[in-house]
Amino acid sequence: MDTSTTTDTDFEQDVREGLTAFPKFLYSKYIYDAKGDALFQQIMDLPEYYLTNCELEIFQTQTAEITAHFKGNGQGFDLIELGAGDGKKTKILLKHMQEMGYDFVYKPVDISSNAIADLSASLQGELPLVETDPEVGEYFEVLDRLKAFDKRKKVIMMLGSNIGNLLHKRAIAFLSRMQESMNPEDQLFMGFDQTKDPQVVLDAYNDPTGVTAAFNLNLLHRINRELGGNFAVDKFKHWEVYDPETGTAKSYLLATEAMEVHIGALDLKIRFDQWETIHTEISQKYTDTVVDWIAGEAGLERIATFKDSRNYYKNYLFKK
Ligand code: AVI
Repeated sequence: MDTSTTTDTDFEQDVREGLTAFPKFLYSKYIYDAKGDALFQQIMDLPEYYLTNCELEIFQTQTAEITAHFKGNGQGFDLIELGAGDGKKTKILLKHMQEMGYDFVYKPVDISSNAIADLSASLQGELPLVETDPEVGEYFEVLDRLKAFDKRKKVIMMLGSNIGNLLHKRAIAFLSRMQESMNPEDQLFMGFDQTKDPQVVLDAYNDPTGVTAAFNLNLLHRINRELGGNFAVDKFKHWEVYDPETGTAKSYLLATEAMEVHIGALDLKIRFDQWETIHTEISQKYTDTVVDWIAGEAGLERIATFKDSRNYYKNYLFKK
């Protein structure tokens, strides 16, 4: 998930910083170029990647309960979805709310104009009666503007456990910004993947077909493509670890042999020892206790919880 707007200069600076650090790291937001987006779509269809189906199950089985919270006192509201993707899960809620005659506007927000154009076209075809007001823009820029100019209740939605790609400190900062952009009657509805049998988590991030490995390795391809790098990508190996004590899944790229890599645009040579790591992503798994802690630190209070039948995944509703 990309939660901020980035420029080429950010990419160059971050690659330089990450690959000259010890231990080496790269930010996972850079996985998502057009190829990375396509690979993530494939990940969401993998049987091992349970997150998508769990959230879909919650939406399918608890549609009325979830949307009744959104409706509240029935004054009408804007449903703002940050990083809406293909909207598959959200359409379940939209269809129900439209059939029930709820007064709402659906406002998907994404920094990718392509994503917004595809979603708008599919909504027009599938749910033409739902009033939709898509926006291309950076999340907080859109939310702050809405706070100032739109006095209707807002329900802000962020699905897919995207928050899990942030370490707790950054997750708290992100939720605090979210809280600041809310009026007192607004709500925040978010997905948080839960702690579970560690093997289930490891399998989700290490599928046998190698899609997740290709997704992770896309970082190196992207550096080669955009920054004139000469990474021998086939000499790197995707590696996943999960620490059940902290609930943190971590992705790495391992250099399978010692090598030197040159990145033209940075005029930079980087040495790798054999089996040296590049840390590329965290995918945090949560408990209610941890969610209440980070939400509380951000000035948010949990007011409802929806879970799937296996307790793998939860959607929480917060108010400020
Ligand atoms: C987008 N994000 C929530 C995914 C996750 O589960 O951390 C990204 C992902 N990385 C590997 N597989 C999926």
